[in-house]
Amino acid sequence: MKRLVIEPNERRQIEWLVDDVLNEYGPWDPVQFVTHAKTVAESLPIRVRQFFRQVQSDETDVAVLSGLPLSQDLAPTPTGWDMAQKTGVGCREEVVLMLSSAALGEPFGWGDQQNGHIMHDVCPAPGKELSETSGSSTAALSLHTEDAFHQCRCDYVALYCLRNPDRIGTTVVRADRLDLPPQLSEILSEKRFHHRPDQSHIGPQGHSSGAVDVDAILFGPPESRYLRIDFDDTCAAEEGDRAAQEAIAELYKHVCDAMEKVVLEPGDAIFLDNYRVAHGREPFSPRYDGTDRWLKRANLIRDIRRVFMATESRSRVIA
Ligand SMILES: O=C(O)CCC(=O)C(=O)O
Ligand SMILES: [Fe+2]
Repeated sequence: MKRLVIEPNERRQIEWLVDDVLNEYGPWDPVQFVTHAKTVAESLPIRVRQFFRQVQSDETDVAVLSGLPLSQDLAPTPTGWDMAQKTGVGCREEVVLMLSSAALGEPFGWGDQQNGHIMHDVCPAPGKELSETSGSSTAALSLHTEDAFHQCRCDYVALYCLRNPDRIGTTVVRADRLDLPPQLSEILSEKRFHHRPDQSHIGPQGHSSGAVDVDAILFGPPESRYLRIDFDDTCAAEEGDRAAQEAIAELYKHVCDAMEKVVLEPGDAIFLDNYRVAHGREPFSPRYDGTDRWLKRANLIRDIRRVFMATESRSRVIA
């Protein structure tokens, strides 16, 4: 875990950069701006750029920037991502997240998630309290790899905290902290698991985007394994494969033992390596009075060509 605390002069530099973006590129439109984002991000403070270079080359599992600028007159927390989109609230914060994200990776989105937007809102929504989506609240968001079902899932999940009055934790399990018996690791490394789409990708007709994948749960370098798991949606690929199903249950116990909690403060942005950690969120009681927990979220990929190949176009939104 790595953290960089932004100094006051660096915060001012970022604020000026946000002003420039909003003045020079017209009404804020993340999809229009994203192709310029890496160039503009070259003007972020040098410590921020160096931080992200190091995060990338070390494969840092959890990285946090603290003390990013927040608007003095931040709008009340919307009641769900759709309300956020209708009202366009938190656009300065989206610029901050876009620029810092562009220093690490390439933002992209999903056609069937949050209306195809590439900057998402994570806030509680009435009626979604018990769902397995980012609009949930009274139910915990169980541990997951972001978009585990898809080959083109992100390399990093970026979450920028605008409000978190009750100090609700983001739960994190780092693959390096798992102490798995060799026999369990072996089963989890076999392509015996079905990674099904999560609720945030299942549209009104029950359709999902992207192919359902049969794959391993553990893969990658033996000295630092990669992880692909969604405890709500990963199951044994073959119906009668009890060993595979039991391996998921056993992994769950290990994951609970290794679980850590990161409480995001307003002005913190966390960058979770989606191959090296699974993440979730503690349950909480929503208020729906404008003061609720509110994050902006972006999916980042290291090589945008993987998205272009998935979309068979130069679109950053996977249908
Ligand atoms: O709310 C959080 O801290 C995590 C949310 C999350 O997992 C997500 O939005 O993908
Ligand atoms: Fe997530």
